[in-house]
Amino acid sequence: MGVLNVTPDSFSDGGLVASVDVAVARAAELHRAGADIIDVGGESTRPGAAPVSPDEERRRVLPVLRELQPLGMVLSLDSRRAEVVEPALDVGIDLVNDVDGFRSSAMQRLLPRLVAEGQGLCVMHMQGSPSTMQASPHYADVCGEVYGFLRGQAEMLEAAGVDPQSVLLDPGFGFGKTYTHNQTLFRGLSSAAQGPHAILVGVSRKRMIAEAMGQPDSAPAQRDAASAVAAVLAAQSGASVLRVHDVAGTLAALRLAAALGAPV
Ligand code: HH2
Repeated sequence: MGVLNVTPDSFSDGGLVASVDVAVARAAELHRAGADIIDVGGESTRPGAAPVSPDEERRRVLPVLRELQPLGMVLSLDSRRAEVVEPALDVGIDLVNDVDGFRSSAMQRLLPRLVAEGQGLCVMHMQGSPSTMQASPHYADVCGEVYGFLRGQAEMLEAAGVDPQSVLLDPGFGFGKTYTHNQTLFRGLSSAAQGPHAILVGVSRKRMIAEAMGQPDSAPAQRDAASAVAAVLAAQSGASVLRVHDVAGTLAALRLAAALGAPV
């Protein structure tokens, strides 16, 4: 899954996509590099980010989705707002990536339509909200709570008629988690991947990568090589979808791991 942020303030690529044309060119580049899914987002959810109005989010993503839709790419919309998802469904998307994990009642009211259209649904875990989530994340048992929440949301979706094969579960690295929480969750991936649902992992360029590299002050784009290693480790742990900024580098790393004998 290649990341396409149509935002002025995303933590690693904010402001890069300043027009619809640039967004389409970037999506085509991600697709050519081997991305199976393009994840279009119109709101930065980095720690400390202020929420964006639904109007503004729609203004950012809908024109881009309209241009991308006829090009035959698999499109994911990274949004936690039903008011943005609904018009995007009218344009034509394949996957709804909700960093709020389908907790909002407005998103739950959309479920009949999501089921009828056979949409893929990514349920992500977040403690708190982006503006405050890194203030003091706290868990008694981070794997139990996060993976348990994801299983519970999957059950809720399935009770509403969603096909289990359409569900992706994502522990939400960096969303209301300390470095140690992220590390523990990453180590818990292989056990989570034994369950009936596919797992999505998004660690690309995140602060946990910089910390694990021993270079906490590195610029996000300097974290691509280490992010590709993390993607290989996630795949080896059973993750099915890897949300990344550097698609070419990640695929090269995955191919290298497969060629040298490590199962991915
Ligand atoms: N991470 C980000 C955004 N959306 N969605 C899922 N399912 N999983 C993630 O880990 C995830 C996500 C944050 O990364 P990015 O989009 O690069 O930054 P920003 O939120 O600043 O736009």
